[in-house]
Amino acid sequence: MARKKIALIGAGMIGGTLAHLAAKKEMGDIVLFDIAEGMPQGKALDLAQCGPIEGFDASIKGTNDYADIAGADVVIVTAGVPRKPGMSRDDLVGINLKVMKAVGEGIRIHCPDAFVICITNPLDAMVWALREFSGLPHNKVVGMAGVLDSARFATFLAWEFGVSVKDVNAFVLGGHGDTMVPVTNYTTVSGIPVDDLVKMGKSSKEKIDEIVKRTRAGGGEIVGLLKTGSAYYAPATSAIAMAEAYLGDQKRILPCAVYVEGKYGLDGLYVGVPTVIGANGAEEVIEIDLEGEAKQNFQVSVDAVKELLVACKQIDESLA
Ligand code: A3D
Repeated sequence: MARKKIALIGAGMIGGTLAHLAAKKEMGDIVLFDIAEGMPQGKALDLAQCGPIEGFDASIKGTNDYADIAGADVVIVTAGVPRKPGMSRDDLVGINLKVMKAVGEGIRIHCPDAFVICITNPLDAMVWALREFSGLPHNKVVGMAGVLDSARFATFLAWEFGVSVKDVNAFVLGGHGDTMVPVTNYTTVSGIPVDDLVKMGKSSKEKIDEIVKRTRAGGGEIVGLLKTGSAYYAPATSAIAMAEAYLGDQKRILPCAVYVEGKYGLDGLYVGVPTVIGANGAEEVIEIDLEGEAKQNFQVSVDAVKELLVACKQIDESLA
């Protein structure tokens, strides 16, 4: 069987980390694309030279030419600009929308059968834009955010309960932003809901509320510390998990920004919900019963995504 081909659009901090992870896991041959001349070629050469040490067989090519992504099975998009301290994800709309236009066209022309994972922020709006500009079916274009947000939530909970991160199964819904919705009664430690652990006295409601707040601001906390960009190790790891689910037809249920139509009361919106990822891309949206505070918070998050999309569509019209 021929090797799979993974195209990474954007060879910056996340793009380079993605290439390293994909090579180490021998997921396929890798093409690292960027508009910056020399940089993807340099990173590709550096990464290729990890091969003899780490013992992986993967070709890694750096390029500035979209023709090199031809026939890619998976495309992961990080092209654009990240946040600097003081910036919100939404401040990036204008710049990154233009980038999505160029990237979407590149994908449409060279690899229309690919499974596309968008990471560029503001995520829920950029994945919508990438789908529009690429013209691919909705099930083949998804956004990575929920896997990362859940990982952040799980990390903080494991620290709080003093347990292994392996036993925490965290559940986060909604848009990728300050309005995301970590759902505590669907978040478990070895099957025990967090709310039950609070009742057992293993933590307090106040502490869990603090963790929810820290999760929502998790990206900003790292931006504030790094000062020059945003998180990249965990975002890359999250997208790789999604790519593996697709390539291996794993039918994993992962929180992804997918096009939701007819579930959660939505009639066509990209937002974070649990999704079955397999060989057909986003195969099914899993609808859970949201109640009380979680239901209200999900609505707030959906409204924030809708507001961002309106801004996005206005900018898109002015670009046309
Ligand atoms: P960075 O290291 O700046 O890399 C971005 C790369 O995109 C740079 O190398 C640019 O040269 C390149 N680029 C710019 N315009 C184009 C273009 N038109 N075509 C191709 N390449 C281009 O950023 P990063 O890797 O740290 O972050 C990338 C994106 O991911 C940003 O928008 C971040 O905000 C976003 N991000 C999202 C999450 C989520 O959870 C959704 C997490 C972390 C970062």
